[in-house]
Amino acid sequence: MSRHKTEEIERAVLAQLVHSRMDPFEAADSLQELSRLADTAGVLVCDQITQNRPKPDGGSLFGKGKVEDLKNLLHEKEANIVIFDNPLSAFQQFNLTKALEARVMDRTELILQIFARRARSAEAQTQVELAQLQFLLSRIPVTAAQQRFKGGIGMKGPGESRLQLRNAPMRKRVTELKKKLAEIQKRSVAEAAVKRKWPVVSLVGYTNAGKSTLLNALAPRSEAYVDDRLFATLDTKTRLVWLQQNKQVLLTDTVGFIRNLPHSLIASFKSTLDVAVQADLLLIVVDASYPHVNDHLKVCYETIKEIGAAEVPALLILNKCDKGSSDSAVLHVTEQYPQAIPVSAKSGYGLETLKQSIVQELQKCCTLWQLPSATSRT
Ligand SMILES: Nc1nc2c(ncn2[C@@H]2O[C@H](COP(=O)(O)OP(=O)(O)OP(=O)(O)O)[C@@H](O)[C@H]2O)c(=O)[nH]1
Ligand SMILES: [Mg+2]
Repeated sequence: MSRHKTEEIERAVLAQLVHSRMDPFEAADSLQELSRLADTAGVLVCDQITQNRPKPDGGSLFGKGKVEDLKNLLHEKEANIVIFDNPLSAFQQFNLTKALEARVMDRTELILQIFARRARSAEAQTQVELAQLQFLLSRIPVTAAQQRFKGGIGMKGPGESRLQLRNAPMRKRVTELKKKLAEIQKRSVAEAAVKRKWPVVSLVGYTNAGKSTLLNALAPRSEAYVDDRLFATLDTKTRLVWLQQNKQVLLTDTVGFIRNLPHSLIASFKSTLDVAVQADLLLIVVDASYPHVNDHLKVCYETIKEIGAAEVPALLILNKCDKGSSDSAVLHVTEQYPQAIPVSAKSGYGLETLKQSIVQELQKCCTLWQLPSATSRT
């Protein structure tokens, strides 16, 4: 398929099943986020449909009547794609594709597609391809599964009809990619060792929280890519930041977190996320103007734990404090987290306090700055 063809706008209907174990507010929020994800992927969202049901249908997630409604809606809106917020099994995805005569994907697959579109460096591209292959292999029993990543990197698929034959090249490719990643990683570990004269501070947090904007604000010539769409950053960017006299740190920007971040992506992006694990200090950045900031924070802490960085000292940064008025969510959040540092990466508010807090924290926890000779390093 040509590049031009894959860039054509696709029309989508979003779908979500709200079952009894789900918090309805969180579900509504998740659906809204799915809409932003679809927009990031270049898909036009025409409508959405939800069903409340005690539990998902094993064969088609939705009940039969609702599948019929969905089919009619697709027809009415001239949409050719359905994106489910819930994870679909291979079986459900296959059945729904057949019943709806449309392309069916879930949140995980959408996120993988966004990553595939956005990956620029060799490392990010390798990581995404690996994640896609692992995702496909987990869904392989369905014949059509291999056709679904149209436009994804390296996802053309060998095209054999028999399962075994089809699996073998994919598994071989997985091994190749893992080897390639290990080599890239070895190189970056060596580079990191050279840089280890300075403490490493890592920006982590929910996608769109303003991590790259903060990197640019603290290291004015860094020019990290900033975008109001989700997953603007997929590559680690590291900049030397001057905090105060004789105190410099390496500040790194990382890929953003999101609820239900696919496990295959976390595993594949391990080398990128390892920056956080090996950091001396984490700056957990949240968008304080977001009404459900606690949900984002919960995802951040879960992901930090999952990547093995729970023991790394951390400061909580409440970004976008310039947004909203005095009765806004921002004030509420700052009251709720009195130890957190309110800033605006955009206006520069709070950045001096942030720099001082980083220095104070590193003096407590980073051996590089506890040595008497530390000042001679900078
Ligand atoms: N009002 C306001 N907007 C901000 C602030 N910081 C960032 N933004 C905006 O928020 C959006 C996302 O910013 P990014 O810096 O790309 O966010 P990120 O956390 O790096 O996002 P990912 O790379 O996708 O994980 C952009 O439109 C920024 O201009 C801030 O302090 N105030
Ligand atoms: Mg970014």
